[in-house]
Amino acid sequence: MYLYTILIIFVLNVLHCTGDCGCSNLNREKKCKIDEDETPSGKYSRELNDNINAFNTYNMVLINKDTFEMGTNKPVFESDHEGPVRNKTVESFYLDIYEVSNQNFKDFVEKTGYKTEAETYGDSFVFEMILPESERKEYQDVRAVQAPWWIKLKDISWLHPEGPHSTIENKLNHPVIHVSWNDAVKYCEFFNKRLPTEAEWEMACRAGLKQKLYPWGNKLNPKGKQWANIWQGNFPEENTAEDGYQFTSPVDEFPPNKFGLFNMAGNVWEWTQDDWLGDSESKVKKGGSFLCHESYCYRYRCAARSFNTKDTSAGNLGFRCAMDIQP
Ligand SMILES: [Ca+2]
Ligand SMILES: [Ca+2]
Repeated sequence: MYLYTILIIFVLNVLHCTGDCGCSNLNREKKCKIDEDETPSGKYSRELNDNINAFNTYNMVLINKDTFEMGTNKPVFESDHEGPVRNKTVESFYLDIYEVSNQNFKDFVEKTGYKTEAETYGDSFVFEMILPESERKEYQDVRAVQAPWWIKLKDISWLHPEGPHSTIENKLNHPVIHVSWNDAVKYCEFFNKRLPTEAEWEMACRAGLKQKLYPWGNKLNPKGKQWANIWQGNFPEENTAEDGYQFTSPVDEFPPNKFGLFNMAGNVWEWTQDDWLGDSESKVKKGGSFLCHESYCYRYRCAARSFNTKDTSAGNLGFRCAMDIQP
């Protein structure tokens, strides 16, 4: 009878852990609740930020309170809930001009000793083409099932973003990648900032333009120029990199929008505060990335949105911070 009871409890626990795994391709497997103190973010001490200026708006822009039309009535991905258009009022706030760079994150880690979740879990997701050709065949059995161009790889982190042997030495002004939502929150908190809400992010992306597709308007390449780091060519076989970059670009590359913000569309996806469809374990990300092509992931539009679980990290996912107006 005792053994029978133990077996029932075990089965119920397994069902609890695996019964709600409606995750998108790159999310870590859902886990049972973990003791907060055991997570990388739990180990990090917030007291370390005592010496940081409480109101530092360096490399941030003030975005004034406004009401804007959020979302679209012409959704490309119905399941992403891009619509309908609704009026949204956003209070004044500050937003980082750039995506957080490797140099920024390096400074943070040097001050705090912070370990990212990719470092603690020991793996992260990388796009296959970013790996040196000599290393690609080693990893064929650990691909994401529905997106085989992604590989979950050991020893990948923000310090080794493009393969276990890569470094950030020549990419200090590129966006930090392989950072989870939990990591991003800790980074922003250290500087007395926070992640933007989805509404703040989208209002900032649109920069006063009404119902335009991109931060600069409706045409993808006005004046024959490239305006964002996305994918040109046939995805996922060939990236012609007409915009100059196969993978990430410097955070100050490409023209800023009318609010002076760089790379709101493309380069790397950016975490926001918001839950995805009411699930507090999954968070909204915005802006698309260097891997987005109209044929597959047409999500470098201001209204577009997607998500990952908050402990997931990947080679095309970063963030920028926001800050409240201080009293
Ligand atoms: Ca590109
Ligand atoms: Ca971006």
